[in-house]
Amino acid sequence: MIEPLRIAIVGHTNAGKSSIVAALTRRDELRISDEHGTTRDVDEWTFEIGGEAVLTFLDTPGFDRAGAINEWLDEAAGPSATAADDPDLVARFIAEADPALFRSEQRALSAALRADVLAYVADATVKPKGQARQEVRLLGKAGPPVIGVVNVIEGPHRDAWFELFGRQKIHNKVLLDAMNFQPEQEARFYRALVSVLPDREAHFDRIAELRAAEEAGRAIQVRRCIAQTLVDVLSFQIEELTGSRHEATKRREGVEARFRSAIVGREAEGFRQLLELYGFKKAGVEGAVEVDFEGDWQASLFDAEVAKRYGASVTTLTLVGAAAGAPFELFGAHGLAAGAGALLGFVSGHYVGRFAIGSVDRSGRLTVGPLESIQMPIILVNRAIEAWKEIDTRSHASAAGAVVTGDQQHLGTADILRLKKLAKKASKNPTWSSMSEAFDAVGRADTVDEFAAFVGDVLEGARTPPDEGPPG
Ligand SMILES: Nc1nc2c(ncn2[C@@H]2O[C@H](COP(=O)(O)OP(=O)(O)OP(=O)(O)O)[C@@H](O)[C@H]2O)c(=O)[nH]1
Ligand SMILES: [Mg+2]
Repeated sequence: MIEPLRIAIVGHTNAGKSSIVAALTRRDELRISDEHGTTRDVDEWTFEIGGEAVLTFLDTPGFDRAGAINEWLDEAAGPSATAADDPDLVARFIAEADPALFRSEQRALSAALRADVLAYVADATVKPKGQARQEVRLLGKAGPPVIGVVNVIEGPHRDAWFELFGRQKIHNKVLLDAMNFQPEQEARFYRALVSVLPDREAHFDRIAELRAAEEAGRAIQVRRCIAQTLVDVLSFQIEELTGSRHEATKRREGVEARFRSAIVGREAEGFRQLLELYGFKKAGVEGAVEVDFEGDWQASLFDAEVAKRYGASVTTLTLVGAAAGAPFELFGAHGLAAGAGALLGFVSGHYVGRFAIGSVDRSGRLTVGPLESIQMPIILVNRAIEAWKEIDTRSHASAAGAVVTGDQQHLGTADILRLKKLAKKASKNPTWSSMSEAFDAVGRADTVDEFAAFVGDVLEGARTPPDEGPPG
């Protein structure tokens, strides 16, 4: 265990201080708003990695009246005071100045006095003015070293802020985009902290170590999470003994709807679990509804647009069939036999289908599922990977994540063949689905492991940029 380091996040109101804390601590429960003065008190947020508290961030109310405070301090200092007296003067200001005028600032300054380091957050969309100079000058008097953090990187004034930091008592400076939070920027932020706290280097090494271990553990959990969804969905089947063919036919549509909604719900549950693995508590509790995944996380996987986007093209499937040495059953046993309500079509080379998944036999047995079409497992895997990619890069400061503009197709021929085999295995074991009334875990774990290994390989491919191939 290490004693957490205390980092006070300070700056002008609405500069994005709370957003920076949310991004750095991976906590989405901070109050972030466009209103000035959202944070009214000093809030302490610990950054825990693997259950170990490594840093404490002090999120502070923003400054509005730094100039007046500097005047108060200058007056109180008297002619013989030196820089060494500054922290005591600041403490006096906190104790003696009128709280009706300075309450927020007094709170922020008291946090600054008890921190190991201060990070001054600047909003690059705003031009630095006299106010900013006053704030930086004031914070320099609190004692701890100060680093400058320029937020909202796309803002036009980042260089002006860097210039101002260069002229003032700022010990190091970095860019850190709270919304589009980049690992390299975060690493630079920590290097800046080490540069001003050289004797705490071991602390940051420990943080890096814990981070690496946490990430490795999470990678395994992510795979298992997706694998479990796949097994649950692909083995799911509903069977009803209705007594007559007529009765079974009558019920079919309703049971199919139930089947689909169970699968849609299970997929959404998988997304929620992924969000939770990354510490998105709000979204985790309130559901995938919060998750705007290029607008279509909520779209059902039975949606034609979704099939078009995440399904493999007919060309690909034909190639896979050729590679397998046998034509591919593109639509599953029930798909082509589907009557009313089934829509089969080819739109821009993609199969679009409303999957017919029910069948009725003579004795009145109604069977709905499993999903036999190879298209469904492909859609499920591609969507899970896209969801993971977005969650993996999403900032805890933003309700909606960075838009993933990557490819929606993550499966090559060999992957599809491997997936097909696994899907078949699952579909033959309806008791493996946790959604099934007849759920029985016997034999399931090994298949989950196999799916997890498959997902791991595909994720690996999704993380690394596509190979350019040999030149020429
Ligand atoms: N585009 C963009 N907006 C940001 C970024 N960081 C913060 N914001 C927005 O800026 C506004 C203020 O963010 P907060 O984190 O609440 O700012 P604060 O400094 O804590 O504000 P106070 O507590 O009121 O002093 C919010 O609307 C944020 O969504 C960023 O990196 N990019
Ligand atoms: Mg705030």
